[in-house]
Parts: sequence; C-alpha cells; structure tokens
Amino acid sequence: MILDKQIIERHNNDLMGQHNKKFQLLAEEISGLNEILNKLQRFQIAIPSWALGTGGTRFGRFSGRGEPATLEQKLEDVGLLHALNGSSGAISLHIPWDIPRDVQHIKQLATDLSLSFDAVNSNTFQDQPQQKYSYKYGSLHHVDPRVRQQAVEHNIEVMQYGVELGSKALTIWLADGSSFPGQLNFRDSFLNTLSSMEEIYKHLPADWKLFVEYKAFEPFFYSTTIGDWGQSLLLANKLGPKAYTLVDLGHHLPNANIEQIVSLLMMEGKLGGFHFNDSKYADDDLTAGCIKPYQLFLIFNELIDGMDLRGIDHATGLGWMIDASHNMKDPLLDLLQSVEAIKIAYAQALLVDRVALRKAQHENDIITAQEILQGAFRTDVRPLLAEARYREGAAINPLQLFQKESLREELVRERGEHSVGTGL
Ligand code: PSV
Ligand code: MN
Repeated sequence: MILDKQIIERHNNDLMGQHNKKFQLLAEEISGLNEILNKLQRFQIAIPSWALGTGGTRFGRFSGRGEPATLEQKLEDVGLLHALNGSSGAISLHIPWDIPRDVQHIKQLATDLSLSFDAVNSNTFQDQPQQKYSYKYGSLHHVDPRVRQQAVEHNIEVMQYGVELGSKALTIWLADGSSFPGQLNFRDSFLNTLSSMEEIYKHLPADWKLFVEYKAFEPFFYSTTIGDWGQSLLLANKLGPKAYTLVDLGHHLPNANIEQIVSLLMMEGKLGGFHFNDSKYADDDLTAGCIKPYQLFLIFNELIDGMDLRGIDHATGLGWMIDASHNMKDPLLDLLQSVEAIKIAYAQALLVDRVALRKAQHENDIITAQEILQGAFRTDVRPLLAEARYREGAAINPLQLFQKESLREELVRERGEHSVGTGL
C-alpha cells in the first residue's frame, strides 16, 4: 500500500492549529531550536524486517492480520512507516528470511519508497532445510571445522546480498553457547569464533562495518560465547578497524549500567550500532521506552556526549536500529511508538546543557548535575518531534492517522486476513 500524500496533508491541516500552539510555547524556551529540529529531521532509525509480523514467545505465536508475507510487502510496510513519521528510512534484512530474488526490482521499490538498506543480518541460530550440518551445538564456535566453515560461508553469502542492495554493514549475532557446565571449553569456543570471524572479516568490503552483537543468555542458559560487551570488544579489537561492538538493549544481565558501557565503547571508538527495545526481566523485546524511558534518555545523553567529542555525525555515524517484536500489539503501531520513544530520548538529550553539566561534575555539585539531566528529561519534547515530521512532509500524529484511516484494514484487504510474516 502506498499512502496518498493528500491523506497526510488533510491530517496535518486538521491538526495544525492545535500543534502550532504547543510548538510555539515550547519553542520560546529552547535555544538553538533550528539546529535541534534539523538534527531531528535527519535522524533515521532502521526497521528490522522481522518486526513487521507479530512475534512469538517460546510458547506460541498469535499472528496478526494482513502481515507482510513477501520482501516486497515488508518494504511497503517500512515505506508506509517512513511516509507517516519521516524517520524510518531504512530496512534491515535477515537472511535467509529475506533473500532478494529480483535484486533490481527490490532496489527500485526501495528507491520509490525513499528507503535504504541498513545492516544485513546472518542467521546461524536456526537450521535451514537444505543445510548440510546442524547448528544444534553452535556455528562459528563449533568444535567441528566443517560446521564453522558452513557458517562462515553463510555470512559471506549474506554480505553478497548486502552488496547488491547497497548495505554497508553485516551484523553477526550468534546463539552459540552452552547450557551445562563442562559442555564446552570457553577458550576453544572463543578462539574458534575469532578465527571464523577473521575469515568473514577478510571478505568484508572496504567501506563496510562488521557489527559484533553480544547477548548474556538465551537460547543457552549457562554460557554465551559472545556474552557481554567485553567479549565483543575483544573480538572487535582483534579483528581490526572495521569491526565494532553492537549494543542490543535487551542483551544484558539485569540492572546493567548500559549508559556506562556506551560511554566507554565510544571512548574506544568501538561502538558500531544499536538495537533498541525495552525489557523488564530479560530480552523481552518490548517497545522502546515503554518501561525504562529514563534509561533510554541517559543512554542518549552519553551517545551525544561521545559523538560530539569525536565529531561524529549523529545521523550517520552509528547504526541505529530497532530490534523489538512481541505478540500483543499491531506491529506497525508498535514500531511507530518505538521510533517516537527513541526520538523523544534523543531530543531530550539534545536539550542537556553540557557546559553546565561539566562544570557541575568538576565541582562535585551532584544536585545541579541531577537537576540538569532531569530538567531535560522532564521536558515534553513531543511538539518538536511533530514539527520535525511536518517539515519532512510526514504526519503530525502518525499513530492517530494510522488508526483513523484504518490502515491495517486496508492492508488486510490487500493481503488477506491470514497473511503471515517470516521471523521468530
Ligand atoms: C537475538 O536476540 C537478536 O537480538 C539478534 O539481533 C537477532 O539477529 C535478532 O534478535 C532477531 O532474531
Ligand atoms: Mn538484536
């Protein structure tokens, strides 16, 4: 479904009076308003192809209605999100779920929808029908070199698809680990992973990045071979300058100080990208900012601090992606909420008076430091986001438009009630 521009214009006309009042009130209080709006307009968050269908839990999956069943339909869904919010201009593909059969056609469709291709993701956590060796006991860390080689070749193939489409990064997340003490030798597993990744790295195009994602547990529950940011950073450092750590917010042990991790990875120039989601207990993959919005703000506070220190462009310097999917909400509405929450945190962090914060830190003035951070966090920046969207030709209130225009019903009419997306 391609959204008629007139629907957005009509929606914006209806809301303009109300929006202007709120925006003007806020605008008076903000210094550097245009620069902030400009940053908000440029900031894009990639949408993972696997979040467009309803996700499952290990107990089952309750598929939604009118889910995108083909790669074309997935692109159309992301194109729809981007038309609505002006902030979702990229899609991240997972191979083999999203193999492009007709590359030229897929590229043309992406261009028509103003989308680019974000990092491509390999999948060595599931066995595929024609596959020779099983990943039951892992992939890149496997004790059997033939399994490792198969997983290396898969990653090379994923990069080839990415090159054809214009991606610039490969994300590797390994399910490799163990569930029982004694099951594997930690050192051997790490070294096998390293040599497998070295092989993949050799094939990485010159202008590409390799993102090494870590995860503390799941699907294995005793050890994960790339279990935390230390192990990921070790690998990234050993691999070379094109390898970086990728932080997925749901992949830490409870109460980990993720903002501190982010700060130090940036200090080392080794933070590559992000997978946004939120969680209460584990890798819950809930909507970004739905449970811990203050943590999200604190993370952005460190990100901006680190990026500005190194002169990194906020919009293009790091890989920004959502990695959330669950089985309750309409996935498109959920993604609109995630993007909004991420950009709220970003906008609030842009409001932090960094000079005053540094001064307070140097004077051990904890009270002022807290006031500065919480003052920014408690600012309702939603009119700024709405204004940035309006200036991009997108909707002042994308969620409201989606619901009022019954866009899901439209998709169900097009695709059928029982169309199901690929993914977990
Ligand atoms: C694993 O939990 C993960 O976060 C990795 O990024 C995967 O590629 C993604 O989810 C989808 O399975
Ligand atoms: Mn992830």
